[in-house]
Amino acid sequence: MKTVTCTAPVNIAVIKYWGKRDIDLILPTNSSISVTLSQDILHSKTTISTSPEFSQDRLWLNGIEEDITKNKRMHNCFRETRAIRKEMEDKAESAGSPIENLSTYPVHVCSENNFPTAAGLASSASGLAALVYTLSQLYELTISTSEVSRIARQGSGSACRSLFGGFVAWEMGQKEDGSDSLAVQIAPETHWPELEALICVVSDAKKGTSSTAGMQSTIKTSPLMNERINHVVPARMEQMTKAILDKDFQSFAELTMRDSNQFHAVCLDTYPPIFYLNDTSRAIIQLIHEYNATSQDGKLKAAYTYDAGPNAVIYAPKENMAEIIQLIGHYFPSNKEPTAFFADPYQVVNG
Ligand code: 2P0
Repeated sequence: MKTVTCTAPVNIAVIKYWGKRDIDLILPTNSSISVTLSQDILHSKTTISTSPEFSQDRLWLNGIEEDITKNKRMHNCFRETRAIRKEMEDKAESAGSPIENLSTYPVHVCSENNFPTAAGLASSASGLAALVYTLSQLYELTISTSEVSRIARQGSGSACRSLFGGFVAWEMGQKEDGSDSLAVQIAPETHWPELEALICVVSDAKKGTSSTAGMQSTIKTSPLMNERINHVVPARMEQMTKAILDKDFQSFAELTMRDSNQFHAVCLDTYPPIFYLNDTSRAIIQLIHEYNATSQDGKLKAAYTYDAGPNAVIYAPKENMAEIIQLIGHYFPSNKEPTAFFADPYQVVNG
């Protein structure tokens, strides 16, 4: 039996992925950019064993076995990594130095998150990134991290961005087979250490509309979505990449808030509409704009962003974080701990 354990981090998009042009291959309708958060606080940990003694592929999530017989996305990840391993086995055999035929054995996968599932934070990105990275280590695949991300993309779109630390772009690609739809690192985790992220858990309730269903409904019904895909995001991808490379918090913050707002606007423009923000989310948006308005030099001090749920992520320079935590604690007192996670945008997947 061979066993490997790896962890993968959570990423939070600043240019949002929303919409697929190919549902089976998970090819997006626009490129996106995210920041990978520190693994100290938020990560998925996956252990995979493979053995000729096993009778079938099996998965345990947070200790409970899941039925994966109909999980097409997971089987795509198994199939892709096994195919590359098989090529290696065939090559080694014809070179006269065979390696173990691991590609023919079933796998047992155990995965868990180190953050409370009740926190309501998206775990599919870190979970699927951890799965595919661990498979790549188990099979000792000699492929680039971007190639690993191309496979993780087929497990869950946003997972491809969790294969890198720091600042990451998922390039939508042009090809029909998805071979050029993968993640690339814009800058490593050491590039902008002054930038920090605060995660404010507004609600731990499960979201009403899944991302997968919601985004296809938006594609079908929202006229605003055309404008976003064709005219807004392409320019923002360039502006955001430059803002990150220049460590220009003013541009980074404005683009982040505008893109979060437009993502929620296309959700509202979907028919019937999709609501992910609640009254507390909107109050935090207002608070951050009021906080920015108190700035002496007119410069932005913080930026908010929201995914497919009500929880806020606030990006800000380190020097402002203590003040922001105090503000949030003052206006949104909570008797539940923890109300906020504090994470540096650091760290890479590690084996
Ligand atoms: C993002 N989200 O860029 C955006 C912002 C939600 C809002 O990626 O169907 O769970 O597995 O590809 O990756 C959520 O989408 O969807 C997402 P699938 P996924 O982070």
